[in-house]
Amino acid sequence: MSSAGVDPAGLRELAEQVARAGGDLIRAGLAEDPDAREVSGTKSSSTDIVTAMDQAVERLLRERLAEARPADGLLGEEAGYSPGESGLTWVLDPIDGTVNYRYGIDAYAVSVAVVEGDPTVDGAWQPVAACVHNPATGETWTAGRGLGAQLQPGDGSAPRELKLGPPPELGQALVATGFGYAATRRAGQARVLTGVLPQVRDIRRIGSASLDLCGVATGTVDAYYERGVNVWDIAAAVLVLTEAGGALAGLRGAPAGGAMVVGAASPLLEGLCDVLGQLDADSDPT
Ligand code: LIP
Repeated sequence: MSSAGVDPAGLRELAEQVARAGGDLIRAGLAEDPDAREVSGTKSSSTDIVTAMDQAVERLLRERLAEARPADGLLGEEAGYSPGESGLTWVLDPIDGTVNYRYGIDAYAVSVAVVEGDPTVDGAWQPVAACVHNPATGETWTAGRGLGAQLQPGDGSAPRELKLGPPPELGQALVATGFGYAATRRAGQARVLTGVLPQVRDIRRIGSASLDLCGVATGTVDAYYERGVNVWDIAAAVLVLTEAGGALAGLRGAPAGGAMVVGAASPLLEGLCDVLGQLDADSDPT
C-alpha cells in the first residue's frame, strides 16, 4: 500500500481504542486482585519477566486489530510476527515496563503503533499512527503522521498539543535511559553511564522506553538514549516524539534501532549522539 492509501486519523483513532481496551483489562485485573501481577515466565534472562497480564493484553490487542483490520500484519512482544497483505503492520507492546507493572510502580504503558514498511529491520519502517497509554495514571499520548502529537492527561483535564521548544544545552539536559536484562550488556551500559553522567544535568531511569520517549515529547525529560530496545518498545512513542518536533537517531549516522536509540530535539540530539559515539555506546563489552 502507498502512503496515498493510508488514513492516519482513522488509524490513530483505532490505535487509541485498542490501547485503552488493553488498559481497561489491566485495571480490571488489578481491581479483582491487586496482587494480580504474577510472573508467568522469563525470556532472555532470569530478570526478563513476562506476566500473565502481558500475554492476556496482547491477545486482546490482536483480536481487536484482526477484527478491524484483517489484512494488516501484527508484530507483538509476546506472540511474534504475522505479516499481512496491506503493507501496514501493527506493532504492539502489551505492557512496556513489565518490571514496573510487576512491582506496582505506576510507570508502564500499552504501546500500539501501525507502521509502513518492515518493522523487523531497523530503519525500514515508518510509523503512521500511534497510541501510548499508561493504565495506572490514565495519561494517553496519541499521534498521526502529519497530525501532530497530543497528550490526554489522566486527570480528565483538557488534552494538549505537544510542541517541543529549543532544547537545553547538553550540560543542562535531564536525560532518561534504560538498561538491558543481560549482565554483560548491563556492565557496558554502566560504563557508558559513568561517561554521560558528568556531562549532563542528571539521569532518570524510568523503566519504560515508550514513556521515556513520550517524556521527551512532553518535556518531562530532555533526551533519552538506550541500547538494546526492541521495535515494539518504541514504535508508537517514536511518532509521538517526531510529531512533537523531536527527532531520533542511532550513532555514526545509523538509524535508531537495537544498537542505539537516541531521542531529543536538535541540536541536543546531535550533541548527545557525539558523546555516546565517543563512548562506543552502541557496542557491548568483549
Ligand atoms: C523495557 C523497556 C525499557 C528497558 C527495560 C525493558 P519491557 O521493556 O521499555 O526501556 O530499559 O529493560 O526492556 O521489557 O518492559 O517491555
